[in-house]
Amino acid sequence: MPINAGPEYLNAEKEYLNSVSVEDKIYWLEEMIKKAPKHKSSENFLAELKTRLKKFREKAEKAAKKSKGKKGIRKEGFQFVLVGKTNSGKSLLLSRLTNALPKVASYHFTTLKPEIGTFDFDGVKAQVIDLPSIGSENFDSGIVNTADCLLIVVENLEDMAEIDSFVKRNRGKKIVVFNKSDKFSDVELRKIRERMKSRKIEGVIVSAMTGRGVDELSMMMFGVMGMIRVYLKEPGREAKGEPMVLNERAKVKDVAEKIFKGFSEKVKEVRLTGPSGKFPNQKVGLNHELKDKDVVEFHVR
Ligand SMILES: Nc1nc2c(ncn2[C@@H]2O[C@H](COP(=O)(O)OP(=O)(O)OP(=O)(O)O)[C@@H](O)[C@H]2O)c(=O)[nH]1
Ligand SMILES: [Mg+2]
Repeated sequence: MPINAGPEYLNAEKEYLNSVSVEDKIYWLEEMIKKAPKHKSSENFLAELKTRLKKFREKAEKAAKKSKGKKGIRKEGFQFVLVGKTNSGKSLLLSRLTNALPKVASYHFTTLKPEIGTFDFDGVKAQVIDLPSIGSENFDSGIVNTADCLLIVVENLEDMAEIDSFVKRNRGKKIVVFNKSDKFSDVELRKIRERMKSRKIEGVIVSAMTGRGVDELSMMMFGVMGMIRVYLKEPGREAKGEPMVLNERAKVKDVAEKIFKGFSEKVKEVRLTGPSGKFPNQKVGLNHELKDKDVVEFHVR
């Protein structure tokens, strides 16, 4: 340690020492170099850090070359990644949440490579990735770091601290999924729920085995995605079919543009029923901001 090292340096050094993956080592070494005091007597020390960094970068490059031929995962749209300790039930959850059928088994480290599934919430789609467990040599912190939302799967709240150190660099949202709730009594579950609440843990209690809580989890996932579903209806008919999926805060205009493809001036009148309306069948303008589950009716010239 160089003399006069500040707390930021010390923290980076601690993270560096705790890092497992080469990627994380590189990240924290860079931070150490940035935060190290720059004075005459720390020159040698800095040079040593830079040599170490160079070695790790070479190692990472070699690994990247080696893995090139392998099928990688292309991030498509919104991406959720399941992270947790081995045997916590990530793969069974993936099969509950998506169309994927990954291998599920009671022995440890069953999942050896990332598995992909498609989450489909009433037409709103997202990618869900089941990752090899933390502690597995196939754990991929690259995927964790770039995920839009992590689903942190635990069998008890104490595991969260351990998982935390593997997900620090992710800047997205996190949902804690307390799995295997079928193993607990209602009284125990109430206590767990209270503890989550008092610790301000954003999460949900589920059982991948029985399916309990999976709908609630799906709703939370949908909420995190920042999308809304808007249903279209023709005058004098019931709303039917798949919803149109739009970004939160989309306006009536955005729907019109999608349907009339640049001819939204054809729209004479818009009627709206749903959460964004003051009353059913309200007359709204093109600049009206929509909410999830709105039903829109266009009258054209
Ligand atoms: N009782 C109960 N068992 C579960 C539940 N979810 C998963 N399991 C069981 O836990 C074991 C591990 O499940 P997996 O889905 O393979 O766990 P994983 O997190 O993918 O673990 P690895 O890939 O092996 O690291 C299996 O025997 C599952 O049947 C649950 O909600 N309740
Ligand atoms: Mg698995």
